[in-house]
Amino acid sequence: MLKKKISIIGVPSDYGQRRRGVDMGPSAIRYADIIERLTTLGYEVVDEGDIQFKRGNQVIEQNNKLLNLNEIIEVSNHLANKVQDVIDSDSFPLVLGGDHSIAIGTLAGLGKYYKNLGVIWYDAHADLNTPDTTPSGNIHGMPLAVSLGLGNDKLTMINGYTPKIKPENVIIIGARSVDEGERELIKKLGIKVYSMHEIDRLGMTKVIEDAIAYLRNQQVDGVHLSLDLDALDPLYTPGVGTPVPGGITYRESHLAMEMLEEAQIITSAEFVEVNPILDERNKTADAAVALMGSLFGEKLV
Ligand code: B3U
Ligand code: MN
Ligand code: MN
Repeated sequence: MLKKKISIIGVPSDYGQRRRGVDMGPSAIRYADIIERLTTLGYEVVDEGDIQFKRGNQVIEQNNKLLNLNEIIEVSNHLANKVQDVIDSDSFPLVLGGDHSIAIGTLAGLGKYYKNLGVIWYDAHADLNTPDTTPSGNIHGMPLAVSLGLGNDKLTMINGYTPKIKPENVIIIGARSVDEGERELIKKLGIKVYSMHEIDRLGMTKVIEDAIAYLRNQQVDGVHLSLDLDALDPLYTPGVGTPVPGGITYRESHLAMEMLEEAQIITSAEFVEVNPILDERNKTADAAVALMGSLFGEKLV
């Protein structure tokens, strides 16, 4: 990794979807010994604790198309500030979710520093819905669109500017549940997607080699890894809100992390959608921590 100091930021938010329990993701990941794992690798690890916000009454139907909009704005603002503080202290931001709506805040913080940020979106879903296309009204299906400047103004303008990232710098890996509106957007914006089809056809080695070459060619000034645990097959990560069969294996995911580490390309990361209530004996948090081990340079021999 490029930095020797890692700052862990917990974001116990479940506002982006309707299944409770994902707010306990940061605790489950800490319980799975993330701090020890990274410390052993020689990093200085600072646990920044969890982002604080008022829970209030979780209004379930505040707005059919933007569930918990106000709460998500609040969480995103806090998180964006925290990510900026961490970068200011010359540390690597490692954000623990929470559902994937938290990526809105992470990218809002990162975009203040990186003018040409690359993004690897490792996910079963494209997270490219807008209020016009969402089938669920769940904001965790929208963070990539929001960060590209599409959707509700209050979300796209978090941290006072939009867009946070450019479509030509985004790579989606693992997609297998893509809504019609998202498919159209992918075509229109020319977003690079390695769906399960390409992963099966090319193999993960080639997918990651291509992804790295592509981002280097774009001359990105940093690369954020946004890893939704539902990218993996539910066999390996059952503790997620919207599992989709036919996913990436545990081994392929480790290989991907190891190759990203070898390339020394990742400058920030987040691991999201770990829901310990839906999990089997913390299996999903354990997988997340094992993948972080590989991402930060753990070697087999
Ligand atoms: N695309 C669907 C489902 C979904 C998105 N992200 C997750 N599920 N985890 C939606 O609701 O936007
Ligand atoms: Mn997602
Ligand atoms: Mn997903």
